[in-house]
Amino acid sequence: MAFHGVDYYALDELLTEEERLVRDTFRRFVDEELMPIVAGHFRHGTFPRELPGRLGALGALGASLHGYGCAGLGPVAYGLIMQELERCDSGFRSFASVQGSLVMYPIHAFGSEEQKQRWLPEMAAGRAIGCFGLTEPDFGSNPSGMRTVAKRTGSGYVISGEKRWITSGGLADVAVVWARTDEPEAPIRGFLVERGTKGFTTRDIEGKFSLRASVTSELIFEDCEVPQSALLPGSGGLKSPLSCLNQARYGIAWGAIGAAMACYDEALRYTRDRVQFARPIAGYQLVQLKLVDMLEDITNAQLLAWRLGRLKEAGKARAQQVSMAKRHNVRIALHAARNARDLLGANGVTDEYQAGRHMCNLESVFTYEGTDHIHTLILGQDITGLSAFD
Ligand code: TGC
Ligand code: FAD
Repeated sequence: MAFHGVDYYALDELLTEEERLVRDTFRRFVDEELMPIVAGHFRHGTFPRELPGRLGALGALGASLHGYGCAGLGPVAYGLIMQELERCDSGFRSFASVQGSLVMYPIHAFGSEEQKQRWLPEMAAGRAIGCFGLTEPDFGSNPSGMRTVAKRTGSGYVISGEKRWITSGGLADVAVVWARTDEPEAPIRGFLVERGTKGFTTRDIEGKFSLRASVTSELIFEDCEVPQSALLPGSGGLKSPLSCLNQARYGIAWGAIGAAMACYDEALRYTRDRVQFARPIAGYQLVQLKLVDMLEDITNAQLLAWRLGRLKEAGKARAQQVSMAKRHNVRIALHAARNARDLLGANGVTDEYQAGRHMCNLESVFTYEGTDHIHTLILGQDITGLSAFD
């Protein structure tokens, strides 16, 4: 059934014509091409291999970057793409987030001209796939403790260590890998490690309850020799990977609205139709309370994301503001998914409906790109001036 949007406060009026056009293009694409296949991929734990090429053809990959075959869209248009993709599935948005914000962005920001020419046009078209390796088995929220090292040799570096929970790891042609070097000024540097490099292997993580239509992997580096040209020359310090996270967290703030809208839309339709005690359940006060909470939360999330987008456009968005939008919007989306699942009764636990899938997916979204706690502490530090991390 076609999705007509959730816009209680006429927020469409705040969008430019181009932004609405981009949103409507992706809305149609999602309804026609992704909705029919998503439940099957989630059920079987498979990733649609045609997705990168289709997203590339539509200009969704690295959409806010300029040059090198990228679409050069503004932040709000980019956000609306993430919203529509995640309206279908967080795993599909994750693929696009990682490719654009966590792989193409660092190549664009920190790469040499040769690295940009080699990778960005291929990645924008979806012909090459990338992944971003920051998290390690023992260092998730605290990446500053990473153990992966890159030791200098005469001609390059030898990388040793392990990355875990890496989106698209098993699919990727190239991994952006963050490793500790012995350079005193800014020891953490980024490297581009290509699939097939000796000493580099990947292993997919099985048995996920969440993001089942996305590939999540381990990256293993055993004395993996890379040339000097693998180094992202402009990277230096933890600040570099954290600045990539700002881009991806921004996209998640929009994406989560999509998941929440899908759950609200489904719950509204279902409760109007479902009759218990001789009346549609949408007529009961407790049910209306849940529907109204969802709509109000979505409206707040839309305003937050829109304003953050306009600040970003003006070059004024702070990382802490991105944290608030990621934290708030994922929270409300998870809440909406749990409530929608409830309102669907037993049907809510099957993949015939979306709410249960979104609910499971959003548990990962709550955890990745900075857990809810971590964003709380980032904001706590910002308003008190006191760090709770130290
Ligand atoms: P701290 O001392 O605060 O900072 C180190 C340096 O980094 C700078 N910085 C940032 N720069 C840009 N953007 C940000 N968001 C930044 N946050 C910090 C900071 O100014 C400092 O710069 P300088 O010049 O003084 O060196 O670092 P810390 O070690 O105390 O850590 C702070 C903390 C906990 C907030 C940070 O480590 C953190 O954000 N942890 C969460 C880790 C995380 O989010 N991992 C995500 C991995 S990727 C992923 O999940 C992909 S999911 C797939 C998908 O997106 O779909
Ligand atoms: P931990 O850091 O061990 O946290 C466990 C719990 O402790 C959380 O509740 C956390 O909030 C809490 N906690 C930790 N420290 C504090 C503190 N100081 N104060 C209060 N509470 C605290 N990583 C990548 O690098 N690239 C990827 O592409 C990627 N994709 C992912 C895909 C999926 C499906 C998932 C689930 C994860 C992915 N990640 C990726 C990893 C993700 O970023 C980490 O899972 C996340 O940063 C949290 O780390 P952790 O899982 O080790 O949890």
